[in-house]
Amino acid sequence: MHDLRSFLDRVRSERAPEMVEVHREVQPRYETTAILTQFERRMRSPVLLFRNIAGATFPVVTNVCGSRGRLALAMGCPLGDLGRTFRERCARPMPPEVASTGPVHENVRLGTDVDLRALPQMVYHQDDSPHPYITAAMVVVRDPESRRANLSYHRLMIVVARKTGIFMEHGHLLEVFQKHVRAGRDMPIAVILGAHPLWSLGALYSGPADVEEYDIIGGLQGRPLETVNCLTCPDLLAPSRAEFTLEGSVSINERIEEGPFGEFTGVSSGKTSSPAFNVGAMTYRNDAIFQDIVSGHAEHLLLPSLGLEARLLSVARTVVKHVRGIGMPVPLTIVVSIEKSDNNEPRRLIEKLLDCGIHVKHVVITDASVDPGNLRQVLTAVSLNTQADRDVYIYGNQQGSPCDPSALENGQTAKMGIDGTLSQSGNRSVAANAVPKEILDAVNIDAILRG
Ligand SMILES: Cc1cc2nc3c(=O)[nH]c(=O)nc-3n(C[C@H](O)[C@H](O)[C@H](O)COP(=O)(O)O)c2cc1C
Ligand SMILES: [Mn+2]
Repeated sequence: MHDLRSFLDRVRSERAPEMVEVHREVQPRYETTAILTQFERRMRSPVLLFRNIAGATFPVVTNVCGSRGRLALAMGCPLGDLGRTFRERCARPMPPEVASTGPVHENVRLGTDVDLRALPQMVYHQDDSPHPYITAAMVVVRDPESRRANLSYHRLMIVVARKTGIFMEHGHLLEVFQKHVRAGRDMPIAVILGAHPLWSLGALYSGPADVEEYDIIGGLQGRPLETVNCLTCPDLLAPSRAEFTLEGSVSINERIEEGPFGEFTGVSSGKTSSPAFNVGAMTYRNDAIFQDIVSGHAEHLLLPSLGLEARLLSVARTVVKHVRGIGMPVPLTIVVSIEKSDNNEPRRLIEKLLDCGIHVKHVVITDASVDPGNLRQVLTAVSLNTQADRDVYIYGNQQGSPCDPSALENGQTAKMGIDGTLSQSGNRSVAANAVPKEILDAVNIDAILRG
């Protein structure tokens, strides 16, 4: 059975060092971020389960998906097969099953009984808005025209007891919202809190609007997701075994000042004006666990990278016959390693990829010998192979992410591609420094260390 709790139990029993439970009282303002930061400085990225968050009755779990190893555990595949397994399972979608009720409806608060201040009031960074945020919020909506459901993550800023702001930077939810604006109707949504990692990866699947992320979750699980109809918007489905749901509607008229907020870029996105989400119902399981994602840390970058890399890989393969790998080692930069067949191929690939949305700002192409996740190898290839007046391509006036601090407020940006492959004509012939293989293989370090 897939849910957040069963996954935490698995980590506890199979990866004990990756599950850190904190029993002493911890402040929701800055302290959970500080604790995760100190683990990351020690090159560790465990699940952190805070049993006692000041002012809250619910425990907080954060960094559930903070390592590729745990994503592979959730997927049930070897670490090295994570990307391929994800792509293969996404290609076998399965629609959800619907039941009339489930554990997520064990506790129900309706109307004026809803109080978001009963949730842990998380604040991450010192320059953030003093208003608490809900960061691990999976938003479900149904397109009023196509009737397709959509899932995506959106930050929610708690304003008062039954109101949040909702940040829609891009994507299908924003498109569905614009349809509601044109039709003059508020947009019903459900927010899911507390998810199995495969639900999170499914929600972040990066594909066309007519692919329902719930079906992708079924594919990732290898069995349909069990869902229930939401109580106040029965048109929408929520996972039966989610920890919480919030139901309500996003106003087409009411906007609130939202942010500043430290984003996935690692820097603050500043103040914005975002639509208001008015909450009409809150449901939760007995002993509910509040899931959290510390903004701008490893988990925040890692979670969407699988979906984005899978989509960009399939685009890249329409241009280049042999793509070795793809990676997003830092925000907004994509690296693709290829075996090129002619000198124009990198440029064609760059142009195709830069067209793939606001989160692709810089593209670096390397030869197949380079591991796209290894920044040292990538930058070495750029240093040694690139002649800037020949191999760097710049495109002005593009649509980028408003979270990019060097872009204009509306996200207008320049984009850049760097061809870091060895030129087939221009470069002098090169040989990587190496020693003969038989001599390398014959070295017995253990024997040498023993003296
Ligand atoms: C933790 C987390 C928070 C996110 N917050 C936002 C957000 O506030 N606004 C936004 O537009 N996208 C946000 N995203 C990115 C979208 O959820 C993501 O691009 C999603 O795949 C879009 O779905 P779609 O393809 O159905 O549009 C977030 C992603 C993660 C992992
Ligand atoms: Mn979608």
